[in-house]
Amino acid sequence: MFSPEIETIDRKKLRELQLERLKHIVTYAYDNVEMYRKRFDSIGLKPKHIQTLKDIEKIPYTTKDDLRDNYPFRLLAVPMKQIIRLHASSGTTGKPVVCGYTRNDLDVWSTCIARVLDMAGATDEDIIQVSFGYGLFTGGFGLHYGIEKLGATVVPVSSGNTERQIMLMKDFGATALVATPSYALYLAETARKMGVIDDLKLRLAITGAEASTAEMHESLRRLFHVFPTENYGLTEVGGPGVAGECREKAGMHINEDHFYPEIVNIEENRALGEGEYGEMVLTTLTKEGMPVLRYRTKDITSITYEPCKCGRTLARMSRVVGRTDDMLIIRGVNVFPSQIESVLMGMNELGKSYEIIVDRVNYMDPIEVRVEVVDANLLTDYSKLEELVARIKHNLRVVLQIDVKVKLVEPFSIKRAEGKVKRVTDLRKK
Ligand code: DLL
Repeated sequence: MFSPEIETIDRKKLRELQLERLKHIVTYAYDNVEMYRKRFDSIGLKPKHIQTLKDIEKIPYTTKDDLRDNYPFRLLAVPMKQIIRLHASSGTTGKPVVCGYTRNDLDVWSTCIARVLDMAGATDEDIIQVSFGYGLFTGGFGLHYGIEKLGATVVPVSSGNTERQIMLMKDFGATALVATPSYALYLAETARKMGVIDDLKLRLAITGAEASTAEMHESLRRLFHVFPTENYGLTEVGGPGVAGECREKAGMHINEDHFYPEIVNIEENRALGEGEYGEMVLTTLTKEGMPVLRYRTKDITSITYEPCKCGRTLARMSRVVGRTDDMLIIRGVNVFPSQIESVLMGMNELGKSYEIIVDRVNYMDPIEVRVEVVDANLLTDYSKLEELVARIKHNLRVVLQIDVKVKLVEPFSIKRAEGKVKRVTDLRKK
């Protein structure tokens, strides 16, 4: 373990540490960030009113709009002189979300990442290829410095140029890959096409930055001969390193000494209990550059506080099943793209790339899934084709309770993403 004293801490002691840090960060944010001061004052809340962890519920949520409204630097709690790095998320609309780090923030960040890597099974003997984009995105640099902190060898290849990535992976003898799960699968497909899969030394795929399903990890295990784990984070609270999966693959351990997690039912403004699914709300407990109180992530997950078989006592979050804003409502039924993915990835005849298209025709909202087949010959064998389409439709209906149109397409005909993949096109929004 990278930080055994924290990762196996007695939970009572952890709560004491969290409370001490919570009180400090609330006072610090109130004193140094105008938005928090004004917001607290408007409801008569003072930092001294936070005396227990439960008192956190008195604090109003912070949302992405708050971050955008204060673009670029109004949420910074220190003078720019003390900020030594900036990152930003590439939002699809409007201004990006900016995050500023002090020297201490960067140190904490790389510790959190080193823990995540160690949980995944990486050691200082690994050669780790980072295929996340380097730049404003937090993935590349975030993982990079964590790898250095762990003492492993980092290969900062960044994203893109897929065949070259495979060549380097082979020539440098990379033993671990850091990428989005969809790009990791694309790399696996490419390595297979190039006929070099057996020449690779890869043993770990450390994936994050977008949702993955158990089936997707199973495909990675099978196609790439790697042990896949996932990790989670978001720019608003500093980037990756919030949580990571250990070898038990029983949820992602949250670095709770730096991030205080809550699961909330937002509509009813009610805290949810262990195991219940709701929106993850995060408070940074130690950030100096840009402290964030009760950030609404929009990510839907659940938390367990049971100690893990690996010996860690840090709480575990389950896979993110979706975001409140990627949930599709089709004829009144809630559909998460991850449900569709689980079905498709569980069928051997299907490839790993798919698209979901939702339309609005006479208010019927037809939904179509386009998915690649593994064997192109199947597309000309009509009886087999019909049988497979019927089976996919049936499996989707069992999970989603609605009918979905299915179109099978040629292998490699769907465009691959080199970073985060966009699977859904919702034509109703046009
Ligand atoms: O994606 C930070 C990151 C980089 C995490 C590298 C892990 C590895 P953003 O670009 O701000 O930051 O996007 C954050 O991505 O709110 C989730 O919706 C999604 N996300 C990140 N990790 C996971 C995951 C980075 N393991 C948004 N599973 C988050 C599901 C994830 N969704």
